[in-house]
Amino acid sequence: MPGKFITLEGGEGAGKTTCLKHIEKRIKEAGIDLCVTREPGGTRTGEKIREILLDRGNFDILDETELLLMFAARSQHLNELIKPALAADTWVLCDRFTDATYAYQGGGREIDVQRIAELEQWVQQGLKPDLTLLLDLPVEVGLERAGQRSTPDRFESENIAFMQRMRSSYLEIARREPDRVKVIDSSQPLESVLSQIDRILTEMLHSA
Ligand code: Z5A
Repeated sequence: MPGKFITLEGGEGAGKTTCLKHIEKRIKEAGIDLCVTREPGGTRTGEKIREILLDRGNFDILDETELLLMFAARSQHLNELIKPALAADTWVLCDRFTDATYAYQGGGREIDVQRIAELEQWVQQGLKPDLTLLLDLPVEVGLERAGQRSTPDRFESENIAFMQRMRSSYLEIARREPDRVKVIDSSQPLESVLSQIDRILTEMLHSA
């Protein structure tokens, strides 16, 4: 049986890094082989593309170039790492995936969603995560949390309207695909966020 593909999504300051470590621990404790990875990135080529995408100095990257680079990194990632891992019964836990493209490039940058769907079909050929945990919180709360970190990258430097559109796009995906995308209220204290995640993970681990 192929492994499960789990993705973690959310806006600024949602607590992805914190939650990812917790999820990794829970899955490994269940005795499951797990590969933890991220997008953009996850492969040597993908990490180079990530550097280009996040570098604030690259202020001249066109929106369409950004979109294509996201899918270029994803194609490499899927073929080099994700698909082989799933085929070998290894679970894959990925920090962001294609929902982020719909949210940031579709919502934030307002690129035609149909264009994103075409690239998704081309690159993924129907492959989607089995489970997506969407860490949701009001944009202002997230920015306040993220503000305590180091220099913002190219995406973290975007304005509040961009972030609101990005959040709405994520929530719209969750409304359309409630079986796959589970919304976690990450404005709650960390302990409550982790127990919301645990409930969903326990169900998945039992059904595996
Ligand atoms: N991107 C894109 O545009 N299109 C795509 O297709 C893909 C990505 C795949 C890099 O992603 C950028 O790529 C991303 C979108 C774009 N840009 N942004 N922004 P990334 O995932 O590497 O970057 P990130 O969003 O900055 O993720 P992060 O480092 O995981 O940050 P985080 O979600 O804010 O998590 P955190 O560091 O764990 O938490 C932030 C702070 O909040 C930290 O001090 C925590 O201690 C605190 N925290 C966490 N949870 C709580 C709770 N519950 N209460 C109180 N405080 C908390």
